[in-house]
Amino acid sequence: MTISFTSRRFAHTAAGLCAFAFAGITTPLAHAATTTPVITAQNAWVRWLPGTLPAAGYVTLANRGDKPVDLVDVSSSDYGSAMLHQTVSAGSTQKMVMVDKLTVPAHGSVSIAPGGYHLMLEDAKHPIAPGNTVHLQLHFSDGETLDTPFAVKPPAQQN
Ligand SMILES: [Cu+2]
Repeated sequence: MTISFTSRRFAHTAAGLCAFAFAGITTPLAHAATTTPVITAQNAWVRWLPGTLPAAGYVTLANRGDKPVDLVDVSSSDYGSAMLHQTVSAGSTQKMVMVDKLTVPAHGSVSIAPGGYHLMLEDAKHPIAPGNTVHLQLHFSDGETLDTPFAVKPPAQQN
């Protein structure tokens, strides 16, 4: 009798825990399915320069989807002007050119990093200094917009 009772009680407890765990897991997954973006931004930071000099934003974009997605526009509530630029070598000097779009490959990533691409940020709308966080809205060809916090870092920062 005692063994049977303990066994039934254990079975009941286990079923209860299982149902609880199941509910706990399904809810966030269902939520994630509708809200998790295909594109995610990682290591977003801004190299700040003093005065009215433009700042440069850097970020790594990862695409978890089956199709390539293009970064097609950048905007910011903290800067009057935000543009995607590429640094290119022209003979012995380097210059910046505007870029219409940057493709994030399917199941891959692309880095906007020093020496390659940068997000050119001009006309700060309020005083910004290292230690602050600014927000950039990254607009993609699939209609998605990522409102991304960027950590503002001093000029000597490399990554
Ligand atoms: Cu630039």
